[in-house]
Amino acid sequence: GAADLVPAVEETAESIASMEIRGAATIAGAAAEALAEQAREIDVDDPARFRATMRAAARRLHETRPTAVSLPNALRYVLQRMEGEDVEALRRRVVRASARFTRRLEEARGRLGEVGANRLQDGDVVMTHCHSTDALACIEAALNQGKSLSAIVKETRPRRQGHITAEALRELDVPVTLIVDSAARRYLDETDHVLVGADSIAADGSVINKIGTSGLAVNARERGVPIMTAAQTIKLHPETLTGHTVEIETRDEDEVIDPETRAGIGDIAVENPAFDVTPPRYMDAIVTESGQFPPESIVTLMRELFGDGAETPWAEP
Ligand code: RUB
Repeated sequence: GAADLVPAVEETAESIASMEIRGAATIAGAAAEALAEQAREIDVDDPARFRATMRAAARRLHETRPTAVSLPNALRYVLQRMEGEDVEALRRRVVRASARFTRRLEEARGRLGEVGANRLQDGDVVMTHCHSTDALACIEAALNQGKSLSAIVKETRPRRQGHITAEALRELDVPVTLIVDSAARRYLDETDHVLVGADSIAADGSVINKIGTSGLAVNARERGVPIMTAAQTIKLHPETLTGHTVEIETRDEDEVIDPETRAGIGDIAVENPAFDVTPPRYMDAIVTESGQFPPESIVTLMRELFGDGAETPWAEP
């Protein structure tokens, strides 16, 4: 049980909750790695106890943030491969599954980058929101195809992930213009393509991503600017196949306004939802490692990959 958890699991869980580790794909990779650490370091002889401890580790990682389905999908991938009669066999299988998951994460990013890059033309100005490694893969692949791009980077309040994107793009030698979020519509007139990532994709093709994505998508449509979501298939949310909705995380109000300033203003409510939902009709394409999909048909890919629903192999038996 929880008593056998190794420090790496608690450290990873805390880093995910505090957003030191952040972004859907990065969170998934870190969670898979934490499970491998747990399997490597746990000192028990009883296979049942080993399994119970692995489930407890997965539950601890799962409870950190609710919106990015890549996290439970990572835990599913590893725990579904936890098979064997003795502890050594179980340990080997978990470590191998974790390594395989991380490798597939990288491969998927590379492949979807190639697909997304094909949507971009030489000379395009791309507008980004938040920081997405899958979205950046499309830009990187387009550059590798010999296209030259420049970027308009939305700051992304309150946590300013736009700064991370700006730095990553500068490392790729892409010229960057940073804007505040509320300037986005004005700069859409100078934008050729909007490119965002996703934390989850629902069965109806809705894209759940950083707060502000839905407004950006509506504005892009109104301006006639194409918009794509770069999301490898671990972002597909299997529970939405059976009618569940995606939980939108709300974070601490101190991220929006510091307590002192707030006290000076007086008695106000502050809300801080971290994500929003972009309906499929406002998104032109979802780009995955299995190709490009119109949002409305992503459900076919989801059924193929997840069947009719989602298992929760971390549940207490
Ligand atoms: C990050 C965010 C990103 C997606 C996709 O939110 O919304 O767009 O997670 O990222 P937060 P990636 O900063 O709150 O975690 O493509 O790297 O998986």
